[in-house]
Amino acid sequence: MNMDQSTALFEKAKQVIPGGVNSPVRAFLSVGMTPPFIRSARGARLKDADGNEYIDYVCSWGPLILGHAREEVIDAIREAAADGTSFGAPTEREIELAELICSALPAVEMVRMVNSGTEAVMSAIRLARGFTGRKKILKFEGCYHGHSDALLVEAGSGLLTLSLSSSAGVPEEFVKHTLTVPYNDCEKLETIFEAAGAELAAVIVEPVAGNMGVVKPDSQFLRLMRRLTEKYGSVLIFDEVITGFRVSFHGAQGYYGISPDLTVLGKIIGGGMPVGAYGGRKDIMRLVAPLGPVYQAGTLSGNPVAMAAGIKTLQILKDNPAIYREIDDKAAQLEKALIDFSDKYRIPLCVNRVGSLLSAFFTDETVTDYRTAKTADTSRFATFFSTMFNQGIYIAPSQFEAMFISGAHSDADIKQTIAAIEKSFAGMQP
Ligand code: HOZ
Repeated sequence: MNMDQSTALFEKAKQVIPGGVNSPVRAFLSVGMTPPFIRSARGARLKDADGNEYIDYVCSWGPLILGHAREEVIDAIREAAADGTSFGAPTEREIELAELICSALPAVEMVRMVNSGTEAVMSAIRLARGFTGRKKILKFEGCYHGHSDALLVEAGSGLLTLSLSSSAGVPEEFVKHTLTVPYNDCEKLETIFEAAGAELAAVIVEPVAGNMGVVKPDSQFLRLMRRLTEKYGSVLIFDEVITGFRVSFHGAQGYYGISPDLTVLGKIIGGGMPVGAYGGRKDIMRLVAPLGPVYQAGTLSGNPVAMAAGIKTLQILKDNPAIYREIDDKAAQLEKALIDFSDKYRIPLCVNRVGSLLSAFFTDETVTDYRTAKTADTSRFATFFSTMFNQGIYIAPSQFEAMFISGAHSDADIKQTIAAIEKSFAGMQP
């Protein structure tokens, strides 16, 4: 595959952008390759600066559930932009998107728009602390909630990819109120509540973990969390930045039938434009300024172009519920192929899937948490990644991220991907 243009652009980028990228995993460090510089995308396909084409299973890390450059979404963006790109003043579109979110997620009675998932999480934590008057928060090992200081402890995503357990530049004092327990560990969850439940302002969780690779919640895990947070008066925050409008139109909370107190959203609700949001119970949301004393603000919050893209995306999903069945089915076909070929070529593999989110871990352990995720053979993943990439299949360049299926992936795309998986596995040593 000719990568001359991308290689030259990467060198140029490195002179002015740290590592040549604006988000670490994009640098392809853990797979030892040069990232393609993307020129354009349509449907399920990306085109890079050298003219190479890829079937895309990153989908901008989740937002593009309808595929790239979906016509109706682009029209909505164009129409909004033509009327002005930012006002720093209220617009009708903000109400429309908020109403769509509140009607899809009954636990969200009020919602505040921000510009990223990181910002939404940071604000939700502040709100939970303001509501409870408590300082401590609990997160789970391997979950990633963006890069605000208090959450960069035992975090997944880029930190896991780069083998960092926390970030430099975060003073100890800033994380001393952050407690962690392993994902899916009901016993440790109970123990920590017995010891510190009355001091916990919030428990924050990815209801399906998507940043240590995909890890499903144990059937009791989320229920227990709900019970304990209720008992001890802590705020339960579901980080649905990845799962919101992805695992179902009603998010993971609808999928598992559990109502959190606060929900954090991003990605799909912006239809590919930068956005984040946090929302939940009215009695908690009423503490947000200007109604209450918890301060949070933003010049570009509720940006009209982002709102337009989000509204159109959610409307399409709402009007076409069959999309969910279709993308889940396509993900199930990939899951089956991965399992079948791993058996056939004797490659140790654990495939985790929830709806249209999936990950294949190169390990013979069942991946249920951070520890078991870390047993994956990352050099084998790098080999798999490069053989898929060279066959025009673009998956996340890290063992610890998810694969995303969109409504734009055709049967032919899935067939081509399955053939590429077989070829990749056939070339590996058992
Ligand atoms: N760490 C992000 C996904 N979990 C990657 C975002 C990006 O590079 O765009």
